[in-house]
Amino acid sequence: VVCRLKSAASSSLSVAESAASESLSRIGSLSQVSGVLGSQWGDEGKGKLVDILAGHFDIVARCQGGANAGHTIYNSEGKKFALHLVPSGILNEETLCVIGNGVVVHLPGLFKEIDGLEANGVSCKGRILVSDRAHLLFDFHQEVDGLREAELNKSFIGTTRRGIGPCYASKMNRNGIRVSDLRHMDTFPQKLHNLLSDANSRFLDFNYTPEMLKEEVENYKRYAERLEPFIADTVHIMNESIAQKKKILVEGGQATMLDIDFGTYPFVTSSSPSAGGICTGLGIAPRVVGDLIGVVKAYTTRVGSGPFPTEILGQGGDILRFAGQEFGTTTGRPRRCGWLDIVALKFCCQINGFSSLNLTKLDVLSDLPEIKLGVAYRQADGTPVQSFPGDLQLLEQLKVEYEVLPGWQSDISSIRTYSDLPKAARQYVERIEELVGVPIHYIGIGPGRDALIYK
Ligand code: 2SA
Ligand code: GDP
Ligand code: MG
Repeated sequence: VVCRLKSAASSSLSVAESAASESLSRIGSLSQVSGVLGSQWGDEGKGKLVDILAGHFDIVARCQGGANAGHTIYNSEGKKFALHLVPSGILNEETLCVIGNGVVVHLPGLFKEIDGLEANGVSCKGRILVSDRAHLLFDFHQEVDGLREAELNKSFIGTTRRGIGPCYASKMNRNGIRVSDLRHMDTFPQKLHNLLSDANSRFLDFNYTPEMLKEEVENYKRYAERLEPFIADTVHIMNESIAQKKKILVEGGQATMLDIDFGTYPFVTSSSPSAGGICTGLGIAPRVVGDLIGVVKAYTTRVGSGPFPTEILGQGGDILRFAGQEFGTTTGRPRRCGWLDIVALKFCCQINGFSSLNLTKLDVLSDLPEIKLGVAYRQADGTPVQSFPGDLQLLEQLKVEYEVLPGWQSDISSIRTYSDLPKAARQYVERIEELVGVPIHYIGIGPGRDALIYK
């Protein structure tokens, strides 16, 4: 581990050594089952932290979502990887990657991702397990996702069109098809026929033909063969691994503000990216889950429609978008940008019980003369709002109160020690800690593996 950190470090050896020792004590003290969860509207930089922590864990597991996730990570040579279904532990050769029962799996997408990784020298053989209980996401789910968005017209959700909502709908309707069904190709065509007929009767523009079924069944016969070595009873494996004292890191996709229960419904995803999703999506007990690290961007971004109280419209938003390169990892869509929303962050900390936070992309704020923090909400008539409201109409009309902090206006991207950060940057970090009451243990100051300050 020290070697890896040393090889990743860039400037002086003493800085590298001190960063390595701080990182070892910080990471070494994480509990046997830990998690990395998004605490805004996604794209906080979860993948980068998971990749860094992976070397200290035996297993990295995804518990929810699907290929809507886009996690960008860089290896020690600076080579970029964009992951969607494969957990961000894959670059660490010793780590086993688990795709849990709560994930919805698009097999052609998964194979494409694996092929891409293999072509770039990342061996996946024997290193990825897919739960036999995970639901299969078919091409038709993606088509239905698009049809639903078109039907919603101006109130569209702004989904990634990866079929996530329709696949979870099949799961909840109890006619979904699971990975284990691939082992029973005799009954598979009937099950797929039932699903396709459902879509056919619901959408005028969905044209289900017998050829379509035949072709898809043939595809899935091939996919079933290819997937066989990856299929596992991951619930059993996770629990056995816990009993054997193996270390497990759970990687969240999306974030709490996109959670089906706690997010800005209906402008949410269709899974549970908050702490509860860990237990339901992996089949492990709440009492075994220890440290949860909330990943929070030093400002806020959101992709897709829906309320965004601290959004900066116009040129201000453009400045953050270009400085932070805020474009979707999966769809390339420009992300909406705004100030850090403390009310939303406190809400996320409450729901998830984060033990610490990773503040990411602090470097992106470096040119700003002043930085705002959204610290409170008021209704239009001035009444204070106590917590993040569930009522969308209220959310859309409320006013945000800001605190203004001085910027530091200097490049911080090569700093590796907290005390070396400019005073104004430290003030910003410490004010956030004070407002939310959760310590910030990790600070991102660049996209690379080594660009992390341990506090
Ligand atoms: P979906 O596709 O049904 O899950 O979309 C529902 C809402 O959830 C949002 N969502 C996301 N938000 C941020 N990042 C996500 N992943 C990609 C990325 C997004 C991309 O890493 O950049 O490339 O556009 C993600 N996935 C889902 C989505 O925007 C909807 O608001
Ligand atoms: P995730 O979905 O939460 O894993 O985040 P994404 O990968 O979708 O988006 C985060 C983006 O920010 C990626 O392009 C990362 O490479 C980049 N990133 C992560 N941490 C930092 C950081 O501290 N500074 C900068 N400048 N970029 C970062
Ligand atoms: Mg992302």
